[in-house]
Amino acid sequence: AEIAVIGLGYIGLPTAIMFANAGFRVTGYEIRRNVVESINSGKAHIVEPEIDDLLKKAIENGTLRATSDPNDIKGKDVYIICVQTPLREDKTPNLEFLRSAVETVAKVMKKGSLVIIESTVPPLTTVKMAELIEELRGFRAGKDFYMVHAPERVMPGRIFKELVYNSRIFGGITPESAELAEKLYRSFVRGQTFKTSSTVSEVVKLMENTFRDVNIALANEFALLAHQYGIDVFEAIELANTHPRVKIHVPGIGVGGHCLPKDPHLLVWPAERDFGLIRLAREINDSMPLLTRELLFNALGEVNVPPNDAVVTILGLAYKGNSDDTRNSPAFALIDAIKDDVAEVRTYDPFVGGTHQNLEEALNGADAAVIATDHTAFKSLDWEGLGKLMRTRILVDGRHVVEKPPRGFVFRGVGRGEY
Ligand code: SAJ
Repeated sequence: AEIAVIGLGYIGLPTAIMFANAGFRVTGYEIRRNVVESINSGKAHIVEPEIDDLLKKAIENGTLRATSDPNDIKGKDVYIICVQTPLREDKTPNLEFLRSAVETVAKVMKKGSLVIIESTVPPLTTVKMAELIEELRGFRAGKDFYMVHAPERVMPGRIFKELVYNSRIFGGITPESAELAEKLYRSFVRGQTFKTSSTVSEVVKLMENTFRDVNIALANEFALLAHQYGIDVFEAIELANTHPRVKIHVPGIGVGGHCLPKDPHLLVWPAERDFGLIRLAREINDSMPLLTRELLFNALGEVNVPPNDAVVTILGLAYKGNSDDTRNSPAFALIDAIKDDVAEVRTYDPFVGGTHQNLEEALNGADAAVIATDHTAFKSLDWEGLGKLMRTRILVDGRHVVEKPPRGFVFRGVGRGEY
């Protein structure tokens, strides 16, 4: 079968590479021309373990080619749509990218094509997109073409392992559609595969990330309680988790990335009634940078540094440890919340360009350091040494990176008891 992958981002490019290296002829369609050029020259535009070698292999074998010309994806057997489905300002889903991808596919597909949506979408979207193709092309869904929602489930940083070993769900608009998609992905998937309807599959994907978001919110609420009672929430969680049926998540400065802050909104968006728990969990997680701000300002108050004199260094801009990805990072929410009240905000992140790349420089003369990302490298910092460079020694840990408060520091941490 000949495959076209629409959208060559964090999910589309790795998926295209997997199919190409499994022996299929794959054409990647992407409107950003610089991305197309870079891929065709064998260079990935995203950072991910193994990606450069695997891409080079696919390009050299001639099984993968990227293009910005819709004529190059005419008459393919399979179309896999991997475009983003972000939120608008008002937290409603923006399905423009998806709609435009489906319109492109509708124009170039043939009778018998299999159209697969990997993008995370609000419930009922796949059925609606099938109807859109029927309208635009006059084909009958399930008879003249097949359509499936096959959600990606990979974790950035582990994409090429998880693409192979994670189990996958294939939600067809008809059983035959799901059957075809399952067979196709079996060419490289070694995890279990399951078939269902497209609406179940859409809900499953959104439930997974909502489960994680709501559980993190509960952990964050426990952290807030720990501040009320003056205890360390991490000690309490560790002990609670010794119960065989309890597994509390990790509290922290907030929830970032492209999925968890968005997917709970997609899950409830098409529904008619209001869903309080899911919405409240989002609000709790979004409020965590403000708690971090409070901890910082209280620490400044304790040593009589007026905020408007303070130089604050944020350690980590990425939304999670050992990643260069800054999408929806709570570090930005914290920066926004303090920048008008302090003298200077500096940022240091060894993975992220545009920040200080020298820790000593970033901390020189600073009054406070705030850890916003759990990069492994932050766990072994010599705070007593670094403290000598600082004007005032305040350390605020938003990610439970520092086990014991370093000597000579005013220390605060999310969930660490003290306000
Ligand atoms: N976080 C916490 N506490 C925790 C776990 C995470 O504060 O206990 C924070 C992280 O620091 C980060 C955010 O949540 O800021 C999200 O990180 P993550 O590691 O939970 O997830 P993502 O966004 O990198 O990937 C998730 C994964 N979903 C689940 O684990 C259910 C991944 O498998 C999905 O494929 C991905 O979303 C996606 O694309 O939907």
